[in-house]
Amino acid sequence: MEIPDISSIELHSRPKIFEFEGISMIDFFTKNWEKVKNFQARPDDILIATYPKAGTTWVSYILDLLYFGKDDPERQSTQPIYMRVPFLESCFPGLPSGTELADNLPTSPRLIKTHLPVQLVPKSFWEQNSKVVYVARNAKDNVVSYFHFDRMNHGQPEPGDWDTFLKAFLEGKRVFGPWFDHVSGWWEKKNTYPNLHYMFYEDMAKDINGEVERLCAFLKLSRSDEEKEKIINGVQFDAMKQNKMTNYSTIPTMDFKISPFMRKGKVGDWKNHFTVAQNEQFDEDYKQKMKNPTLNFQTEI
Ligand code: PPS
Repeated sequence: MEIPDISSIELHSRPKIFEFEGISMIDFFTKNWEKVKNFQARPDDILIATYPKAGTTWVSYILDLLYFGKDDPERQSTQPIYMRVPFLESCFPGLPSGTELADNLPTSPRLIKTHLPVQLVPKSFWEQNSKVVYVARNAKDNVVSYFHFDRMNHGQPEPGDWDTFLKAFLEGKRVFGPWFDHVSGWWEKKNTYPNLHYMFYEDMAKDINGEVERLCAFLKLSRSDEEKEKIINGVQFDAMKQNKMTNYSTIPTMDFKISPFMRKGKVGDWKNHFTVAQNEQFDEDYKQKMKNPTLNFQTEI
């Protein structure tokens, strides 16, 4: 599908949050719901699922390079990541919807991104036994990244100040609902759906080589050491920040003067944002909400 010229898209006001199927949503992600719900997955599709700001673009680019990096240089230099890896539930003005982009992807496999909680994923992915890669990020860094994203992206609801945003996040009132249920729901899905590979942002930050190896093992891919080294160099934070195809600089609703999409890419940046009181309150709340003792996060490395 041709890449549309989106340079002149303007949004006149920020979207409002409402409840949809029990989840806080905005209409850019619900407008196309019938088509999302009835989306026809294929057995070789790879669904990349995350809570927003957990490392979606990072893992999308790794997968894109693993599958298409070597044989398709034009794809790498001309197609932004959001065209290569359609955002399934998205339906933004001036852009083809996620389902339309996915339906028209010429590649095999198709790489498809979603932020949906597990219970809202179109059932054809399960029926087709498609592969799923889920990435989770510790809640404290995740909420910080989400706050800055909502400040700079006019396609997202107004964030308010940091304290307001943090409270809303803890109450599960930011877009895509509670982080707690998202990471736990997908974690539990692993028990009944073996074609799901659950990864952590922090592990990628600590040992990207090991994480790429594990991804290759899950996907049954064999790549030469030289190819893997090239991929690992290409997916470093600074390389992706410089790369116009991965840094989202082509999206006009994002104001990089407020905050860039590739902001810091660190584990532990939350320490520069949380006050002592906010941290205590957060830890208390976290204990109440995270009941699964097998799901553990690293908030520093
Ligand atoms: S989105 O909008 O939900 O698709 O955003 P997502 O890609 O999930 O998350 C963006 C955050 O991931 C960081 N990022 C990276 N960190 C380390 N290395 C690499 N290569 C990388 N690529 C993206 C990005 O900087 C955002 O995190 P913050 O903490 O805001 O910097």
